[in-house]
Amino acid sequence: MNIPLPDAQIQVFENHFEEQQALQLFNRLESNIPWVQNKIRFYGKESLVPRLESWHGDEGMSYTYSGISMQAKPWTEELLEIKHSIEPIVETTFNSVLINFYRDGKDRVAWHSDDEKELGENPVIGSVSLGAERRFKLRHKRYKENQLSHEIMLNNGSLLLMSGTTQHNWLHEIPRTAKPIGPRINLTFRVIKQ
Ligand SMILES: O=C(O)CCC(=O)C(=O)O
Ligand SMILES: [Mn+2]
Repeated sequence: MNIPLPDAQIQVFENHFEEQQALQLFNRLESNIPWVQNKIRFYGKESLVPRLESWHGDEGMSYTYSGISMQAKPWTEELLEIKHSIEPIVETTFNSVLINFYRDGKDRVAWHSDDEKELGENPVIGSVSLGAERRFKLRHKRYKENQLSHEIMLNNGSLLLMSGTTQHNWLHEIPRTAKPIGPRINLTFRVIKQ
């Protein structure tokens, strides 16, 4: 399904993986990925990232994110399964993936764009969600929040694609929620230009 927002190119496939397959992938990733809680420095102050992360990709890939430089860990069997399932749809060969583990409703990702210079001019991002459903909020950079914003529920097994000028014009976040919800894994497949 195409999400018709100005200055953006966004598509959602709600059932890219069927429920059981998605939950199996969730369980395998939860056990096999070497999750870490990174620290970030922001205006000189150090704090813990409010989620667990892991960065994987082709050999030698490195990525700097909020002042953290990460060396890619190798692809695992389940990461390659997911990557190969989305590449024909996106018509892109990804060379890396940033994986986030949201332990509960307190874990989140703050407003940002995926516009790091390593991603090139118009990044293609393939984002797979497994486990608990979370709200994915979008806000146009040059309008006030309530004038041009949008929200997509990212459910278990969904695939979200962002491309074109989306990252130039829009910010996105996964807000905290007070609802008692289970864990969620999100994988954002990326192309790093080196
Ligand atoms: O968890 C999500 O759906 C989004 C994650 C995200 O925006 C990112 O890792 O850059
Ligand atoms: Mn992002």
